[in-house]
Amino acid sequence: MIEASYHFPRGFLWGCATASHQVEGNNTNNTWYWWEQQPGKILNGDQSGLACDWWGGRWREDFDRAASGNQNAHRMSIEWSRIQPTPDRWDEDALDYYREMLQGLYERKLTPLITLHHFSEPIWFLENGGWENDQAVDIFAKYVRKVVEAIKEYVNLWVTFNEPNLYVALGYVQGIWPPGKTDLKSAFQVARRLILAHAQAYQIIHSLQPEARVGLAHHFLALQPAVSWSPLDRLATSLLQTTLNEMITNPLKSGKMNLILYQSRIPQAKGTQDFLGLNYYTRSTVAFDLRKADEMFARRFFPENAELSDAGHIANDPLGFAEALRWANSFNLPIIITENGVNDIEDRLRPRYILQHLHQLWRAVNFNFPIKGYFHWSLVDNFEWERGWTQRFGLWALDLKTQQRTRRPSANLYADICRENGITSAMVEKYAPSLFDQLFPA
Ligand code: IFM
Repeated sequence: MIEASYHFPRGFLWGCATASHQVEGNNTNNTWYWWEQQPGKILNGDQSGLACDWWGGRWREDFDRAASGNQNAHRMSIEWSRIQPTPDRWDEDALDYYREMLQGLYERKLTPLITLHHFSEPIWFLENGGWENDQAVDIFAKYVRKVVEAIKEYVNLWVTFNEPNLYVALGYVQGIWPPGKTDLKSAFQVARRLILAHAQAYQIIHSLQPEARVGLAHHFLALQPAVSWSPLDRLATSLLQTTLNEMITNPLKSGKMNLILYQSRIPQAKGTQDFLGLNYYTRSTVAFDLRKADEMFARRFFPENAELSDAGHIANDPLGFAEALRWANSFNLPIIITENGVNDIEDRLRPRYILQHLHQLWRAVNFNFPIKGYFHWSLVDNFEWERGWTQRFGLWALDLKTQQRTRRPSANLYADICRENGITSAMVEKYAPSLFDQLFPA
């Protein structure tokens, strides 16, 4: 059998990604807590509760897991509602606690990548109108300044917003996330304010820390028309591409929002990314459907033979990742994979998913795409938003009742990958032998 390997560049960042509301526990002052209290909003009536109990101190053992799994980086987020529990109060103890966590990362040689906004906000912010309020951008800017001043000695890499496109689509168009609106006009205005807030945050961070690297984490949903020659399927695909994938990202290149239904000049946004953060999970097939007006007339589905995650939300589609990487490369910026992973309670698919996606990543590196790191979603099972605890993305399984963590085989695979800084034929033979001929053809 062939013995070979695919190696990544020296200094490549290998880590996992997490988000405050999903792991900390006891977050009772934010919009997601408010949402969880309302019947019917979360599958099975699940609540985040203690989550992974990081606020109770279990970040220590989980950071140990990351470090002993040979990771050299970690992406986590700061919970705005803890830092600014009321509009006129900063919680210095909460900032101290984040500093302790960052010191914990430092001691374990894990380079931090810090997200400032990962879906959750203080309840008071929403009561003030949230992102529908014109003052939201300045309110957010004050929070950014406070956090950056407090933790910049530990942090060089910043993500301002996680997946603002999904935040807008699910919270303001489909209404299945807080604040639960279904108002297209308001959605575009909110998107515009998020872009402005990002641009202002970018300037604030650089003014406080000139050497900082600042970006956004973009969720890229790869898309292909159901029938490649059908003008209607192609139209629906392209409408979805320009709204979902490019509504936020294009203005950061051009300084303009230029959509069919909404145009606006945002010159201050142009050039406000030092790197492109890419979150990729799957690719959808798109057919034109008049009944799907709120989704740009796009009915999305997976091909019949697709290899699906639990409950079928993600198809294992590494070629979609290759497409996402080509898209990311068109920005001419360094690229960081800020999320990639699959929900898979039994770990039957995850080892293959990881290996096939990293193989595509390696190919892109070899086309000289400037890819600097990869953050797997996620380290330990955590609270999966409107799907509650039904989706398990962790390399480690979490028993919510006992807080016990159990290593999935993928945790060992990922530890081997991080140690080797690459994929070897021995790993494929051990963790996903069915892929051997595909990844290492004779
Ligand atoms: O858990 C989420 C994360 O918060 C944002 N990106 C997708 C992940 C998996 O659904």
